[in-house]
Amino acid sequence: PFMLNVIDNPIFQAGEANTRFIDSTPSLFKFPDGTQQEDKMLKYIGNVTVNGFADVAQHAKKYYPDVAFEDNFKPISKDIVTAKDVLDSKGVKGLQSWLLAQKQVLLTDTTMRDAHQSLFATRMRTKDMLAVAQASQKALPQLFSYEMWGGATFDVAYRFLNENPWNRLKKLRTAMPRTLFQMLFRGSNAVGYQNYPDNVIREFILEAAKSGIDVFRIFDSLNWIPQMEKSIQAVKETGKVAEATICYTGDIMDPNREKYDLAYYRQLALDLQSTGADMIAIKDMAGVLKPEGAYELVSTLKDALDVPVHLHTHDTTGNGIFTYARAVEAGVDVVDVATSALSGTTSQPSMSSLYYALAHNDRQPNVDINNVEEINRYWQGIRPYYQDFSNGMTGPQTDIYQTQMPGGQYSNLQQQAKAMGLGERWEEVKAMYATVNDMFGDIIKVTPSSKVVGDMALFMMENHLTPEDVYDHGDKLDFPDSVINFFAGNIGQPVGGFPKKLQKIILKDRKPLTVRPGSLAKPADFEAVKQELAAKIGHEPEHQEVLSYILYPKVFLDYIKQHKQYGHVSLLDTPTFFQGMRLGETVNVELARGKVMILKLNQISDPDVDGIRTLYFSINGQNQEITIKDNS
Ligand code: 3PY
Ligand code: ZN
Repeated sequence: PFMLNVIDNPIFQAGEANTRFIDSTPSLFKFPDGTQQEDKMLKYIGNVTVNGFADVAQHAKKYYPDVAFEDNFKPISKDIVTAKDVLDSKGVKGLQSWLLAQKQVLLTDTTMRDAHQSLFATRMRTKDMLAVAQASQKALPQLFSYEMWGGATFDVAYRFLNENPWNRLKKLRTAMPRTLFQMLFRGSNAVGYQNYPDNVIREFILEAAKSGIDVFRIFDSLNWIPQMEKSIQAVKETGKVAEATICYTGDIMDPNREKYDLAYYRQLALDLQSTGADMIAIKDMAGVLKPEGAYELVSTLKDALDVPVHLHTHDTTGNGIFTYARAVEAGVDVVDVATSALSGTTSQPSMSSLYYALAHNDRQPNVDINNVEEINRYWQGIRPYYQDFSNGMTGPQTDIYQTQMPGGQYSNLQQQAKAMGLGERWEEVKAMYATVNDMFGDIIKVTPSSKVVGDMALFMMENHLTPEDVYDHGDKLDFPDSVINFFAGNIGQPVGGFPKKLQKIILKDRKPLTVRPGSLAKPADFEAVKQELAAKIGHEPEHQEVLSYILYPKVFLDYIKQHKQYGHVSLLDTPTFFQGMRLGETVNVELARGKVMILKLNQISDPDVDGIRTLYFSINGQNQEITIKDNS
């Protein structure tokens, strides 16, 4: 109970607690609800210890070296002006001019978003980010931004980490006030996998901006501008940066390709600029942009556009640094990199590798490389915690030039395939993914259109179907919902339209949409939803909770249920959170700076006839036992 009194205390929640706070706040020692709250956390640990973590086979807890990280960085020197300082004092126009006037190439650090989304299924916990947040700002004030929110991080936080993503944003914002925060926003699909009403999109953006997001990277999974317009307008209302995105697929240097040539991307970028984009991102989500292609594309866009150009790639093929080097020659303004320990393969190229690749180049990023290395040492210590979720890719994967699977999808689709018993047939799944893309008419593949292709590939594998089977007997098949939705026009219109024959097979008699789905969607009634949600969760929800519930009703309610059942498990260290405790182990749970609860697991009984085990713990020396059903 002591622990929960601490956590629920407003001073503690505001992040203003220190050791003195504990001593000067006697109400912390009143325990109105008995030992119930401690039981919750023990139940959580007990359950993970006995049954393992969701989708991970139960295994003995691994040993990890201590992550001995000390923040010895000096405060940001007086003569440094950060990109955030510029945005806050001079607005978007000021930031654009500042960026365009830079000689060096600027960097976005994706470690806290795309890197872990692409390497270990988005499972990075806020605790591991917060531990290095302040230090990162001091160590690397010259970075353009940190991408640390959006994409899949939003739902995965609720779904698997028992965390509220809004709290992540709030805490990081507090720790890094002089750093631009960037999020990935899926246009009319927000941070979800389906279309949401326009007023939900707008409200979400306003709330995210208010909570600390500065740069919104807005894309549409089919490069369809009508699906991005509303988001761009909403960002402009907030005075934050609307970075509109062209998703890159195909190969502009291949004269034999019909779709997605240089002229196509140039026009798309110009149209986005006219729509109000403050920056243009090239989003090479699969890592298929080859070095010469990057040079051509960036040169062309730099010529055509007035706004800065930001390049994003994945290092899946091992060619990421070369691609960036050519883009830097062509004048790209910002590129996306990750800390070395979380870079490479499906993630972004490494920040320090790029730094050294550009040695003696007048556009070399102006960062303190020793600080880069120091921060990386922290991440090196953290990464092994997430091994259970890793995609297992240990080297470059050049077949991605053919499959074009996004880095962010690779590890997730692999998890999905495993869960369906197709783990052993991963190579075939990838080949089927490319086949499905051809059947669909060579579409842009990025969330959620990539998920449609992935779902169809898994569906065909599971049911032993060839394309011919689909064309010949498709009328008798129940296609996955996402596939039907796609062909019904519910996520927008693909470049060049739908393949008509397949569309008819999949939709049967249903008529597809040809207009923007949001133009037909009924606006959300936030007040009504708030009432509905209040009745379900038993407290008046905050606006953020209302938005989360609208986006992910079931996921959000499950999270609330889990949170009620297990309490503040985000305070546990990561190995304990994912793997529980080993017999005889002592684990410290830091409740507030300098105040630690000491847990020891003394004994686990054999299961009784009902499969129930008793776990014997001590908490700060006092014995406590709990019972857990063994599901094995
Ligand atoms: C996402 O939408 O989450 C992506 O990372 C797409 O690349
Ligand atoms: Zn990406």
